[in-house]
Amino acid sequence: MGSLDKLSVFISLVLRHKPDAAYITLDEHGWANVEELLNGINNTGRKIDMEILEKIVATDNKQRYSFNQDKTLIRANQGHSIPVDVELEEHEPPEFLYHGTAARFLDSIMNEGLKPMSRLYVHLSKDTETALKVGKRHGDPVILRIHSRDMYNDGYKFYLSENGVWLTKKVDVRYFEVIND
Ligand code: HQG
Repeated sequence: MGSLDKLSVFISLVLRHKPDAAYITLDEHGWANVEELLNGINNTGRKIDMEILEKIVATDNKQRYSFNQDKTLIRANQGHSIPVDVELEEHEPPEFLYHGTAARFLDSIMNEGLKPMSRLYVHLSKDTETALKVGKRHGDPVILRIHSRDMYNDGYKFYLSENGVWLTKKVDVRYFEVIND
């Protein structure tokens, strides 16, 4: 992993899960003060400045982070485990969305449905390719097809993050099936 990638992983940890790791706090909307973040990261022994941070934000392969307009604040677009309100937009989902998971979780998922586990939401993908990549992170991948439009019509809310990840609170067993492609 390159040094920018390593820094990006650390920033993702700080902005989604553990602001303490860089001696900072997030506000209720998940924003960190950029100056505090840079100082905090440097105080961990890592080296970063505004130029490097801007490069990380601009080149992130999943567009994980956003600055505010004057670049004094930064936040992760989704993926948090700490309770922040990143002002997600509610959207009507397509007919189907997909969730990539690992085979070893299936028994539990088939019993309990999809739960957010350590995060605030269940993360859903718009295509099977993306779901496959997400599933592979956990092991032997399995793809679930979610009847998202039916859920929406039944009153479940869906949100679309700034970087195109679909989010919902939970998915009951009756709304998905395992697919093989
Ligand atoms: C599973 C990456 C047992 C769930 C990706 C998943 C994504 C259950 C795991 C984002 C369960 C949680 C999120 C149940 C769900 N019993 N296991 N009832 N319900 N699970 O990492 O969706 O690179 O928190 O299937 O691209 O894998 O970080 O969620 O396997 O968008 O930006 O519990 O992370 O993005 O794992 O990934 P995670 P995820 P980033």
